[in-house]
Amino acid sequence: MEIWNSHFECMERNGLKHIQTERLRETVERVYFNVPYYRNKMQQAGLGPESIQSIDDLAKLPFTTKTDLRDNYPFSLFAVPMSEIVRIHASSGTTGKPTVVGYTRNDISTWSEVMARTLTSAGANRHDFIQIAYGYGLFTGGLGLHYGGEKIGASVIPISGGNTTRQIQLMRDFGSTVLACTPSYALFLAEAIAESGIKREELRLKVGVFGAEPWTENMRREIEDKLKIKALDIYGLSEVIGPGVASECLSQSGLHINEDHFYPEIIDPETLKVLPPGLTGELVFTTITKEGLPLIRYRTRDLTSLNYEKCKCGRTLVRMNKCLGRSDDMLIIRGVNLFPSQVETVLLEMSGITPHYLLIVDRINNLDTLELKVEVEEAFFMDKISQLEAVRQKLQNNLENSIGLSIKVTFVEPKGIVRSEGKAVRVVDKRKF
Ligand code: DLL
Repeated sequence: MEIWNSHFECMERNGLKHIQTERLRETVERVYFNVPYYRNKMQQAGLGPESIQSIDDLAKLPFTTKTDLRDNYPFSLFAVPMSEIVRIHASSGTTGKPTVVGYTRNDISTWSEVMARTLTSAGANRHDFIQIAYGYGLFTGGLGLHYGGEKIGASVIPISGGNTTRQIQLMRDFGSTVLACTPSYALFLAEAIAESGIKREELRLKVGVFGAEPWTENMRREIEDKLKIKALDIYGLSEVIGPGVASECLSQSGLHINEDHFYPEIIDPETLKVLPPGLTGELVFTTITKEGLPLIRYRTRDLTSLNYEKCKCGRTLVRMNKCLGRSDDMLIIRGVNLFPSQVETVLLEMSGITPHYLLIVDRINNLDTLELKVEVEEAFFMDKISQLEAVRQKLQNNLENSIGLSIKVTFVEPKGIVRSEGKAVRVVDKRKF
């Protein structure tokens, strides 16, 4: 099987460590001198750029979190002048404010490189037709895959998400060989293809690169059975670069992390101590080549473990296991990140409605559904049905505008939501991953 950049992907680990050290030192220097936030934090910890001599010194540095990105909204963590930024993406934050990320021209080139690795490790090359059904726009999925696809010389089909009938028609007519979308959409498409009457022999699909949300080995089997393809897991997050952080090769035994660009650590989310290889904990990344938005010890909240053994495919890059879940309350619904606190913010802005609510997540016909049950105030509950309905509609619209997801809203009578004695239960997730 082809390897896009065997120099880096199959490098002997001592050589790799040497490069990581060099790159980390440069990054620390860059953030110290260009980003006041990092300089202050390092000074408070009694550290200067000279304190970091090797990758082994990394643990001395403080962590960065999504809250830090929010507090520096929108651009204050950027390490270059805005004139150097050629692209901006964003994803949901814990409040109404999105998490904003910026790329220099070199960052876009790094991103294309790691995406070229991702696609090549899925067996794709210039002869392939890549149907990109991840969303294009502020979300990093569409454009991330797009640049990687062009870099390997494949024929890229930038169809974006949704419009299932057209997805299936073009998949057949153009002869798509690679499908890129969320795993839940892949399953939805599989069923829609079965119902469409199109025969499998009419399609040339051979592999899928699926990610942006958690999925299990069972889901993999179901997708592979129904679509008769290899289903590979790809992982990434906007803050670090987008997709392209880690991806499975055809041996399907863990996701290779592009650690010559993104240095991983696993920490205990309670004690914040670094855990030895093999143990499960929270994944933390330090970007060591990024220019626009370098991140030092960024807490992803994703739970996994690392495997440093050489892979059957020949790559020496460390592998992360499938993400087991998160150490915070973020939900991923149809690929959109959602924090319950975002819903709460919208509720608090409307009169007549209480902040007592329950979010019910389910998966019907392989598509995520979201329902919000919320209590209305006593006085308000006595109002006319038509008035209640108007407020319900307004709430539904406000939620859609601020979160970007359609949510079915149901009002319940005062005290209709069960009160918890301990931590409030805000979410019931009925999806079987
Ligand atoms: O989801 C980037 C991406 C796009 C990855 C397309 C893969 C394919 P965000 O919107 O910032 O970025 O969401 C990042 O999604 O912290 C994980 O919790 C979750 N996530 C992403 N990929 C996987 C995966 C993109 N393969 C957040 N398995 C991350 C489990 C994943 N969770």
